[in-house]
Amino acid sequence: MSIAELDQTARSILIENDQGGYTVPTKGLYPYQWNWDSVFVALGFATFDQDRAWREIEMLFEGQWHDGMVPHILFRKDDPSYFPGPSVWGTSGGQIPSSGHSQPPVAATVIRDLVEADTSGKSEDRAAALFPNLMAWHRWFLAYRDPEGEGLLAVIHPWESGRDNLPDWDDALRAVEVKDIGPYERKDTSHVDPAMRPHKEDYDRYLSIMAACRKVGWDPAEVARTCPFFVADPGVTFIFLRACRDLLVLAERLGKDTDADEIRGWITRLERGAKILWQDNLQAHVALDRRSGKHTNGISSASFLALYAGLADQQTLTALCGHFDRISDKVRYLMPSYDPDHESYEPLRYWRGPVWAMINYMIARGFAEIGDGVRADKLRRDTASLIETNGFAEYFSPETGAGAGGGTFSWTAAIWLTWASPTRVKQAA
Ligand code: 9WN
Repeated sequence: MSIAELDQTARSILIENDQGGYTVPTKGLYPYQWNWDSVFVALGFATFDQDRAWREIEMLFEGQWHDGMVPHILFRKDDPSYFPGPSVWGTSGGQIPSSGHSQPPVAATVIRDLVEADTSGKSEDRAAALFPNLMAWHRWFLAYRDPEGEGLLAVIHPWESGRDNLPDWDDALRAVEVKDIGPYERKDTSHVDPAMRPHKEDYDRYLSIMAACRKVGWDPAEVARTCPFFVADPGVTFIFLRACRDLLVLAERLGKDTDADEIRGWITRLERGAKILWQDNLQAHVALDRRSGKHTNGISSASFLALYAGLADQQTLTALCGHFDRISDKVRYLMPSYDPDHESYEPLRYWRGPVWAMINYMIARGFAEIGDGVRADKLRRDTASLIETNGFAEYFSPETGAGAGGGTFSWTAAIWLTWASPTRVKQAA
């Protein structure tokens, strides 16, 4: 396929997966609106339909809970092809049936991008309308995922991290007692190869965590206090810190002085907290189980998001460049979701090795922003060549490039349009 044909295919995927203002990640496997998928999708739409890009995010925020949380899935209509659906979650926090926890908060960053790329003159008003929702969501994260105010955010479920099956969750997940789940039938393994998906023991625990949260009525303070899974995640923490910096720019632009002061306080708190995730022996930021007090022992693609979060001190920078080059020598395509030198690495199993386009995009942005165009471009070229050779798959093998998971995947199409496509590079030049 030529580049122009790939651009056209990417646009068609977004249009095909559009459900009337919001987009499903892919039909069949994921038939609802997912939080961070939608936000990346907005970047793709923005390359050819700015109004539609805003609509995607506005519809996501229609599902915001009264306490400020923006759920990871909105179940606008019941679809039996996905499990666990709304009845299993048993939530009642907002206007739209939803899951009970959140996902990485990329929205403030993307909203700033939309405002800055605007050619319609209308985006500042739309950003202003969403600004209080963003503030409420960010306050919610700090109150209930960092209840001690230390400046690092925990996830209460592997799904909240967006990196579901990461080896970093293994020990914490194993410590979750399997209970209150009853018999159930998974649907994911009927859509894609079970060898690439989490094991049954993992699913039992995913459901047990949900059962424990249902028991406390999904009350956020109770969830933070009692949830059997509570792990500080460098991915969510760095994405949030980055989003706070972008939210601050929005606040200043919109003249929200009091909010801007509040956000500055958050940034200071998070910059301090990030240090707790740093492990000298690994020379990287890694996850920390808040229940056991133990750090994990592997480098994940999220470790590289420190730069995207604006944490580019000399020690971090030198370490990350070293890891980048080591991993680059080891695999054909960057960035594997887990360190290929770690014993838990698996090139095709969900989040235990495969490459995701939107993670590459964020890592590359961090490198580009510190002036390392070479590493940023290596990530872009790898992403482009994965898509050119293997299509718009959900994720890819870092070794062979084979596409895996769901096909005609929305965020892969969106990332192609906004960043990886050579057309985009020419426009930016
Ligand atoms: C559970 C939709 C989502 C992504 C996540 C990804 C995967 C779901 C699953 O798919 O998660 O939320 O069933 O595995 O891990 O990042 O948002 O694309």
